Amino acid sequence: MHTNWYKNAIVYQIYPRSFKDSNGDGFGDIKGITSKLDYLKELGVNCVWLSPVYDSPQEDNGYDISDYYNIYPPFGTLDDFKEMLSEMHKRGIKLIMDLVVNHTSSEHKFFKDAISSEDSKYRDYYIIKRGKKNGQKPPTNWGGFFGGSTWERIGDTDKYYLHLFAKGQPDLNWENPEVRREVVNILRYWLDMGVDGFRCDVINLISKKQDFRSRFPTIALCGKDAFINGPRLHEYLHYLYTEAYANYDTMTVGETALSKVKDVKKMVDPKREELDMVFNFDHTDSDNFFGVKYLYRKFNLKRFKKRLSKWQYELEGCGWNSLFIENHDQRRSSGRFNTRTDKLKFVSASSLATSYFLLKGTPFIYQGQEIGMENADFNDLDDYKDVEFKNMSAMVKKNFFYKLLIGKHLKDVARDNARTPMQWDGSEYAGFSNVSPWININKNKDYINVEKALSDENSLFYYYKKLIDIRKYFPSIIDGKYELLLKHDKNIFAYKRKLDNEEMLIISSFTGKVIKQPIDLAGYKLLLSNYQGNVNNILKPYEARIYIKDNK
Ligand code: TEU
Repeated sequence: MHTNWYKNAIVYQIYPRSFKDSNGDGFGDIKGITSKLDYLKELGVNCVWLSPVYDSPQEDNGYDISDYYNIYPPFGTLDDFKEMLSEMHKRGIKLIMDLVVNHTSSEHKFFKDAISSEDSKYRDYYIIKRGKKNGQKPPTNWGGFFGGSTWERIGDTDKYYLHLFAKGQPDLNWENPEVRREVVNILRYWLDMGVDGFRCDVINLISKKQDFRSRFPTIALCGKDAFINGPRLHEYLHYLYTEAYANYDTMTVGETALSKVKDVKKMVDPKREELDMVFNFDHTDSDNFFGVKYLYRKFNLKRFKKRLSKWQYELEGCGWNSLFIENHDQRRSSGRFNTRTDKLKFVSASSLATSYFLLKGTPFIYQGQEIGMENADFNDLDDYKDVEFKNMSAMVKKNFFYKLLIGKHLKDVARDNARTPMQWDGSEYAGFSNVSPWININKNKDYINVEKALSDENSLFYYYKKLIDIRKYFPSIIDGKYELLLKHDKNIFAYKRKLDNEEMLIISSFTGKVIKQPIDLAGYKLLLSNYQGNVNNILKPYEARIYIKDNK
């Protein structure tokens, strides 16, 4: 049943509430997505990852699901969804949905029943433990992804429920076979509807160590060894494969924050029938310490390319990578990874694009990345809507130590930076809506927008389109081996992709200076550059070049 189409997929991530509002309520919706499918077709993508549209109280913008079988009404109806899916398939665009099953919403009927009584049949669907000191203290000292304790007391009982994220996101108890069965039913429901796969939210957290004891206190995610890559993770992943994915031609990508290569190798080994690929964050964590984005670290190209290369080499012949530089949780890549937002914006963005997009793996483009959208330009803290930001800024306000350590970077790394409305044109509401939207539009929509990008043949949009065409045309980009060049060069990211007689050479400068180009180009033919006219032995600021050599 599996054609492994994921190896040729070029995925565009849509964050539905910020993509396109079709009914004038200031909130993106499914009909809005359908109205923009020709734009995606023009870009050349052949798959969409759709962030959650299920029914939800929206505490975490839909990553808190209260009904897995219905659509959150402001997004539209199931009929709207089926029409969107049909229109995608007509254009040769597949759809993967966001599968959020580490936790539900606290508004889910199972959870509401579970906490209503100790005898509830759903009690064991969640992780409910007795607190310490007669319920006055949580069961353990574990720390959550959004700061604070991972435990919330149930009323005035001595019991607490586990939530690794927001209070409104109680963790499911995957030890319970009924929970696993419920998840299979959800998967089959959407797969039977014609959905082509899933992006599996925080899927490496679903198995927890069962001792539920406190750990030595740490600054962030205390107790993470108890809930990251837990003891039964591979068993659960294989179960979902055999009970659901195996019967459909699916693509699956697991989100596996803080996972090491050795864990991932097992998750993506095709013989183990678990996942097709994962999102690992080693490269996006290269500008922070310990994987904690608030602990800001100056970008260093050597560290960036070393981390990317590690995954390229380690998964060669035994697994598959995802390739990304943006998503709905990350700040915009424009102005990050040494790129610029000044007159060198295009060349720096296209050089970064070249460097990640032609690696071995499935590339992802996050909405707006293809036109160089930038971080939010909010002044007022109230402009930030994200639950993570609100929790963290409340902690910073309360605690001087946090203020000192992370206060300065809260805005820089806020997830809202990637969640401002898609900028379709320079009109008052950027063509996203005809009313003021749920979150402010960036004021740079006057000159950073789709309409402008489509009218400029030298725009970043058309550069991405050319990268996509190269991926589609040259087999060495799909199946060729990766070889890093200039390992110690602090300004140039260069690598080869080789398959049989076909050899591609990719060179990206990450500096605004003019520098020597040290690679011998004999026998190579230039395919694409972000500059018109190139001088072989020098690289202009942020110059990128793609060569091909035919070794016949
Ligand atoms: O993200 C999990 C996750 O690791 C990120 O939330 C990250 O840790 C955090 O943003 C700190 O930078 C997934 C979803 O992508 C995210 O939107 C959800 O909020 C989260 O899970 C809970 O479902």
